Amino acid sequence: MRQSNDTTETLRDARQNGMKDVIKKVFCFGVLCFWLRALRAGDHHLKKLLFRVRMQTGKGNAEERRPTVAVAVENRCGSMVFFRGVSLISKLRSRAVQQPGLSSSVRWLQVQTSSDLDLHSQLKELIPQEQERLKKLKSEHGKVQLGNITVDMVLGGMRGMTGLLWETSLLDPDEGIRFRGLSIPECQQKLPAAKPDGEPLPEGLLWLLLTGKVPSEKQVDALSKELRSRAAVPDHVYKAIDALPITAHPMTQFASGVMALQVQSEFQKAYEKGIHKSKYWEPTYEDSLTLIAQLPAVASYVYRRIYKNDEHIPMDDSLDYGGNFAHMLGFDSPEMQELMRLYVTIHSDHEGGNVSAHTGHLVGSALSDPYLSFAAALNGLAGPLHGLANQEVLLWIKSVVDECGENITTEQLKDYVWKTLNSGKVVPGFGHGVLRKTDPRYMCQREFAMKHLPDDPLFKLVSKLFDVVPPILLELGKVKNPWPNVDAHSGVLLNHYGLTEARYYTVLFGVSRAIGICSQLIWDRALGLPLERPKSVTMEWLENHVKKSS
Ligand code: NMX
Ligand code: MLT
Repeated sequence: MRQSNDTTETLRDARQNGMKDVIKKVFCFGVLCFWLRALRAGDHHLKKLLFRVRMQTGKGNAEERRPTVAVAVENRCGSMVFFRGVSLISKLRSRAVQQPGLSSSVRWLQVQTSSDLDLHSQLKELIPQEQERLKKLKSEHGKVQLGNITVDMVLGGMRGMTGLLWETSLLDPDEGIRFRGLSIPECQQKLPAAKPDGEPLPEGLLWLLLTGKVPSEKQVDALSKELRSRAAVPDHVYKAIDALPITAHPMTQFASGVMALQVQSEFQKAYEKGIHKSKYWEPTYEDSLTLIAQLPAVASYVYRRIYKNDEHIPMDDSLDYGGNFAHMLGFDSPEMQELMRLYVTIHSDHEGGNVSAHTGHLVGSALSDPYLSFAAALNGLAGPLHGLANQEVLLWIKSVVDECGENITTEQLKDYVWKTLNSGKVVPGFGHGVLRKTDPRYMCQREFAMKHLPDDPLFKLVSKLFDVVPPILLELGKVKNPWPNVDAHSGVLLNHYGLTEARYYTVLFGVSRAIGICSQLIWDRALGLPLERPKSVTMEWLENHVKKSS
């Protein structure tokens, strides 16, 4: 008995020692793989760090720049380099999360690794696949027709003519915008928010537009931090704005500020040094993130310079992108911060053919850097048929109230609309070049108003216009879409929370639109899209062509 007990114990010891041995070997092998990967990843991140340090030196205010470098060093050399090495484990982990059948011993590895959290690394992984996809599309289907070009299209502002590749969003005439396949309500449901059931964080949308994937909260946090680390604006930008008369339109001041930011361009520097075209997307990414990060500070500077005695508010490091933008403008109520998150998200992108996006893309196609491209886009946004319509709407609504009072009757409102039309003006905020139904961006702002400010008198007036204007526009017989667009609603929400200066509104649209335009610019460079150069013709050419074809 005793002997058999001894034997069992000896066997058990031997088995345990054997197991320990196996575990030790697996562990050593794991550690070796881990460090090999970490070394490779570390090399990449060190290169990126040096790139960022180079980018920070020699420009801007040195005092402002130093913390940015410190953050970069901490981010890149600390946890990021270390944890990148576990990306293999992370991949196993994400597979396990997607497949609940996988053993719990894999699933316990739910550690969020830094390569998961780094937007640049995510893009680096995605780009080769997308390059292949484009190559295949071109080589296998390049000759497939997408429709006929008619004389109407050439004379009608290219309406209905498919002519651009734009990856970040797609507009359906009836349904409205989808950001990488997600409608606005889906974005509100799926993108991380600052609070439970809150509005989406714009950083989350930026991640979605760039990668096509819904980010986790940690990914959005990491991007928020990254943007904050790039947010310090060089002093000369403020001086450039100060050189303009205070009476200059806010969009003029804002676009001038963006032009002044251009001196930081990494793309321009890299191009001058002869960067290989396969690497264009990297400095485009750097410029784009820095530009997006710095826009709220430039925009708030313009606002406070013109309307708040030149008294400026520093950024709050604890806040997200939208919350901080509201804060720097001077609005700290949680509702205004939520509104700003929603505002920036829904204004960010509207496929590629709208004036600002198309302009940014066109200018970018000449390999102008993101600052130059985006400044050009802003100048298009500043037109009253495009982004300036948000200013026009509030001024028009206020003129209605000035003339007829807040309790205007439906009949009085109809008369006012006809008076506007008969004087050869458009009703701002109604109609669209593509949409044929009410803009979902209008609807989600309406929902916000019904939730937070149902009794606001101007909101009530906007609701009345929703009933009154479309039948009148239809009566005109030429308006293709009588329904309200995004600009019909935004002003009354901002006005409610105290941002009453209508002439400033398009700047807010501008800050938001950078997210879409810059995301696509990065993809333009990653996919190696060519110079944009459509063919134009004269009236004589068209007349001759028509004669020949009849
Ligand atoms: N009020 C009066 N007339 C209008 C309106 C309107 N809201 N919308 C279109 N029309 C007229 C338009 O001016 C044109 O007249 P004409 O033939 O005499 O030149 C006719 O209807 C046909 O235009 P559409 O084909 O329906 O519209 P188009 O695609 O040319 O233009 C807009 C789209 C958005 C420029 C146009 O609807 C408009 O001017 N709306 C008012 C301004 C506005 O809200 N713009 C903001 C758009 C959204 N955004 O942020 O950019
Ligand atoms: C936009 O957001 O750019 C406007 O709705 C205009 C457009 O899409 O043409």
